[in-house]
Amino acid sequence: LDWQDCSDGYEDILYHKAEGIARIMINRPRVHNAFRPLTVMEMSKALSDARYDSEIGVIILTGAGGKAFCSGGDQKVRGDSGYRDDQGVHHLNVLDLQRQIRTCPKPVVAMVAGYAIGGGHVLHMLCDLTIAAENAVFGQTGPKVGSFDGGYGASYMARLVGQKKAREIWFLCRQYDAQAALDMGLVNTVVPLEQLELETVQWCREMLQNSPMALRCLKAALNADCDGQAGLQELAGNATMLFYMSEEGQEGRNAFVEKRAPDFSKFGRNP
Ligand code: 1HA
Repeated sequence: LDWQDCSDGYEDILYHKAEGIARIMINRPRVHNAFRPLTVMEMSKALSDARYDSEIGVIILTGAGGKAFCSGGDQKVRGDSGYRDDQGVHHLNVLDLQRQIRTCPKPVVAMVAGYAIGGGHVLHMLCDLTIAAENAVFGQTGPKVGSFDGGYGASYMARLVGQKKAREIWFLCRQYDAQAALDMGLVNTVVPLEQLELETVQWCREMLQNSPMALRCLKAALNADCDGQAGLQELAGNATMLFYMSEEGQEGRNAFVEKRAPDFSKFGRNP
């Protein structure tokens, strides 16, 4: 793919675009792509850019170097109430990024080579699809390193793999290879490392052929099943958008602007 480099101004990530696909790559391979607050802020900024770029239809999240997708929060900058930024402020800002991935109306695909561990594992789970390389390794470490993610990290994991397996993953902190992850429904497919990007791009191209509105509404619907009132808000927002796009919705606006009574008489009542 002929990636256009959009990484200017970013320090911890690489950001590229091509053919309607945006690729956000954590670029801290020396620490297995552990994130610090800045990393998360930059990922958030790039994700927002990709969301608002009308040329972009699908977003890939990945890690640089082929040895890790992401190893979670950078334990070397972990302070006593979160992860320290340059000003010394402590953050758990990856939780905001999780929600941003979740509510992004475009499909987000995790492209995982090597370790997806801890908070990095939760990030791949939150993505709509995960394409794993054969060298991928999955797992949580919280109970070993004095952390836990009881939000999506616990409840959404249980939706993916079931309650027994989710408890095993969190309570024992084992590592699982790509095949094991495939068997328990944590990932969509496993391919040789050399084919990882090509395969991921192929999945993205297939989604780009399909109706953006249908994908958007399906993502919101699948979210709504798990996300309570926030999920309903997202799903209903799409219903409102579609209504705004209709003549019936526009008649209400036009009548207000033209200072006349609305005439909805020509709009039938579907059975
Ligand atoms: O749980 C949360 C949160 C919960 C709620 C709200 C917000 C949250 C935010 C974050 C998190 C978390 O992510 S907690 C979990 C944090 N992550 C970990 O516990 C994983 C730590 N890393 C490892 O267990 C291992 O490195 C590994 C299994 C991924 C790979 O092992 P390996 O192949 O033996 O490599 P290793 O030598 O350990 O790592 C290579 C280098 O990368 C080392 O650098 P060195 O010390 O030699 O200079 C290593 O320290 C560094 N590194 C790896 N992972 C991290 C890291 N440095 C800082 N933070 C890391 N997470």
